[in-house]
Amino acid sequence: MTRAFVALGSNLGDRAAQLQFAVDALAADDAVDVTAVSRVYETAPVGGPPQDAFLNAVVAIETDLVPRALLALAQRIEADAHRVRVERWGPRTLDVDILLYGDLESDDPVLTLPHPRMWERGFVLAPLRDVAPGLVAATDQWEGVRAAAVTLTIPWRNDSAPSP
Ligand code: GSY
Repeated sequence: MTRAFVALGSNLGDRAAQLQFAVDALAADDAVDVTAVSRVYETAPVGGPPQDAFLNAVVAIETDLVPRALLALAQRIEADAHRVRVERWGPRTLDVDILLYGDLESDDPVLTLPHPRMWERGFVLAPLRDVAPGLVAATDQWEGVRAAAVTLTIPWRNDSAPSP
């Protein structure tokens, strides 16, 4: 199993429901254990046209999926959420981005790891710190990033399923 971190973001429609949908869909995959979910943050949009605030979160998983298969799962979850993205860098119903996959470094243009912009983005680093405090300095602060009054839940843990 490899430890990986997945970022979630939404700024269209029922943002909290879409983030929970993504957590549920990750947990439903037999090859994925969701081990932790961050707090949810309301974050000012970075880049793109003027648009509404995002909700962002990060999910820690243990997985047997290879990176390309995890990417395919992330893309299927976006599609199943009826992802709408009006324009590049613009509003979207759901983003599911792989941030880190173990210690893997890859410059594969289809899936660059670590995520190439993650260390510059408060909307990624604040929730990442919740689930991986060793990776982000405790003193770091980011403008336009505040904890939201929304909680995501882990629906089911593969390793805590009742025995038959
Ligand atoms: O891939 C990230 C999508 N995105 C976001 C986001 O998730 N949150 C915030 N605050 N700004 C963003 N800009 C883009 S693009």
